[in-house]
Amino acid sequence: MTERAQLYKGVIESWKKYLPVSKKTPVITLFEGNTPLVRAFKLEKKISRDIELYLKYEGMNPTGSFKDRGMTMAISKAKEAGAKAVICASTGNTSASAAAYSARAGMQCIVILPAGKIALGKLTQALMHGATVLAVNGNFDEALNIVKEIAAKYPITLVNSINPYRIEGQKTGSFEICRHFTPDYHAIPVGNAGNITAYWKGYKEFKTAGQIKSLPVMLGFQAEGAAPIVRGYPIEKPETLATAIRIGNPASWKQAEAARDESRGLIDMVSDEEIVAAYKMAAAFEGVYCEPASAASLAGILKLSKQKYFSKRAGSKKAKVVCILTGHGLKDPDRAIKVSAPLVTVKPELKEIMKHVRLAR
Ligand code: AN7
Repeated sequence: MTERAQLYKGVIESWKKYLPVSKKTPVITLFEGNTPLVRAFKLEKKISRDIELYLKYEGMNPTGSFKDRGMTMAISKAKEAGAKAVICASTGNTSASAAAYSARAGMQCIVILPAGKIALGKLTQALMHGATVLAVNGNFDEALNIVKEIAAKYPITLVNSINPYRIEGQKTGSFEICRHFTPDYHAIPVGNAGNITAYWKGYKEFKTAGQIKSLPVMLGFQAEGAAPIVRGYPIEKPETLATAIRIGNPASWKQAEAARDESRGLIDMVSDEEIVAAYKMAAAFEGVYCEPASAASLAGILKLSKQKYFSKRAGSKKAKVVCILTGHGLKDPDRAIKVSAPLVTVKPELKEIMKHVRLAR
């Protein structure tokens, strides 16, 4: 008999013990989760001798972002409840994920986007998966208010992260990390604040279940021009090139503060320049290509280490730091082109080409 490998079956099947699902739940999956945890040796050398740095590459999910962990739950539970249609507001990744999982479930998907502020890759996904896509002349926060109103008035299920099943699915990211080790610090970008809420819930539940002994310190990072939690008030006109986290009034604001305070962590902000620097470093030094918003977590670690936040006491072990890189770099090709040197065109001749090649010594 041929030996068959144990195949990976996705987030719900892997963690059903910890999720609100039953035998009756129709599992809608694209085999999300099980993403790489990559040790960043070169970045460690550049950043600090006091930490071990790991990148959780969530861009490797089926639609290219962490949203798939939550969407498999939200869409499966919507299907179980007999929903025919779902709706979301989105800065891009939620819509890409909702559209894909809805296609798989045979449900209608309606997507409301802030006009002109969606990275190209994400927009192509919503369109290709057959969602009804509408752009509004307004920002994400305004779009979210409208979809909440629509979901309250019509038989359409809301699949933004205020849908509790989204948080349930996303907490599985913590479980995956803890299969390797329990981090000392957990760095994560913060937009609508669903993901920091989910990871903290996951860690706490894993500890209660006796799977881990300690909890990480939660470090959330917003973009400077869209940092309502850091500043302490909603931002009416949020601005950042990290369009995914261009959010001025996060839905899970309170929960993010709870994660910060319970873990004795912090929520800080990073500038667009710091975000772009981190975005380029992860790609060029580690081969890990994430989108700008994702790099906010790495930019945050760089910022804190400059402030000696991680300086270890003599004799103590290096702190294990996990950075969640939430989405794939290919989502936003325009930004990559903008921050890279222009392409040089040459004649198809060896001599011409070698003029431009500098070999490493
Ligand atoms: C790559 O898709 O809000 O703090 O509508 O796409 O849980 O909101 C995306 C958010 C971080 C922030 N990184 O996560 C949306 C949306 C990426 C993202 C975040 C988002 P939350």
